Amino acid sequence: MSQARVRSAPWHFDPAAEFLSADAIAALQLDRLRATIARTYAAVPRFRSRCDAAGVHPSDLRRLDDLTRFPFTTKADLREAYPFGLFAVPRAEVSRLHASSGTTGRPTVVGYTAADLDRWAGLMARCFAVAGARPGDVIHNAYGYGLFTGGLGAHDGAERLGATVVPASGGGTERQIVLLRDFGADVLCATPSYALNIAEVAERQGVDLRASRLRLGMFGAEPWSEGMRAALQTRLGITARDVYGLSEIMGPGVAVECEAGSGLHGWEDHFLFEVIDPATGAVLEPGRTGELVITTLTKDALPMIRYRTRDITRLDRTPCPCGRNHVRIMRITGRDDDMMILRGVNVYPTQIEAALTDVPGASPHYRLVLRRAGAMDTLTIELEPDPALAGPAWPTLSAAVIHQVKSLVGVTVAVTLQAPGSLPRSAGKAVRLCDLRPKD
Ligand code: DLL
Repeated sequence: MSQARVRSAPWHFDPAAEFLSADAIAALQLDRLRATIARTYAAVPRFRSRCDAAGVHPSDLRRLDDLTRFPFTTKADLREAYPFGLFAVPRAEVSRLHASSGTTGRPTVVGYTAADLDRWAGLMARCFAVAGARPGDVIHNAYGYGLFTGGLGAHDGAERLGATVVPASGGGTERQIVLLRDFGADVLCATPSYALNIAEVAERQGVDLRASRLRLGMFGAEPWSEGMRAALQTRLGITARDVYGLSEIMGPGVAVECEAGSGLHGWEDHFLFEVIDPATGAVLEPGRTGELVITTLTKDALPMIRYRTRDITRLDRTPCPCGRNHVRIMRITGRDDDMMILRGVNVYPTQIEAALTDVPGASPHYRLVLRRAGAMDTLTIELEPDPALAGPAWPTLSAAVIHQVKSLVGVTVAVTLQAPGSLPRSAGKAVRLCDLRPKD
């Protein structure tokens, strides 16, 4: 029912770009790629010396596949070039900086010219429109404002769309609920974990957001599962769409789900997407799962050539029912760095989330604790039961979760049930993994 509440086409923010033919996309990509590689080679000494060491020159790029001859860029490159060493324009031409907080060491700094900001707003507006937002909507933006790209990225896109934007930022959840209701928000932008927090606090306050105007959620910035989508759609009475991006490449707006709700269209007029085997660096056929690698085609200040995102996914090049030819990036399973290896099985937190959300009586509030016992890593799921579940049913819930994880993910875990409301709630990106293994 909530699906029907998204007003459907025909309305497009940018129809010519959205509906390019596959041939037109390839021709545009080749032109833009050649220009990007030539400009980056001329302007960024670090890229030039990498190319020289690999024996490859911009003039070697004759077809799109020739890109595989060029070196990758990694987060370590950005850190080593801190703060502005990979910029391809003089600093005075940079209109805005963003940065990732960086859990260890130096943050990564990214920069945008005025033209980059203009393109970013246009792409984010395109994402809003494709997801079902419309000019005149009230867009409540609960992504954090500041150095994080989520807040300002979604903000500029919402304004460009012609919406009324409420720059709520993250946190102060009680007040967010008042604003959502009183300003009549049509669209909520937030991380999925924060949106869940909003739903929970609203329920506790007796505010029924399902009865409000809210009809669409634009959720991203962290991995999430289909189970989480179902929970958000039911509890908020909305359609939940996935939006993807990363600061190194631009910010939110790199890819978004369309009305088909199956995979995120990655905007190939501005980015070139590859999936590689993370161990060998070899490019994988469409359909195979590996690490997403992105090259920017229209960034002036910080062009990125073959940036290794560490995000695990697969590309789908089969036709999408919506008629758009831009490649579909399937839901990101997780990050390479979040992968756990339990008795030889590779496990991502989202797989556990998917299993949990299938078990009646389990709430979507959980934390994963990784410990080492001898040579083995062990995983404990700290889980809050649904507050409606009576205490005597708790042991049955633990057994059901253990069984579900074993059958869906193939690993044996321990479960400790926590009092409802006791696990930390997120106001931005949720920290799901708590790694208590000794550092070696
Ligand atoms: O999270 C940009 C963003 C803001 C995207 C708001 C969507 C909405 P970073 O802080 O640089 O940028 O983090 C980027 O977050 O490499 C993924 O690991 C993860 N991520 C982002 N979107 C999704 C998504 C922003 N839809 C990192 N699904 C990326 C899964 C996502 N993971």
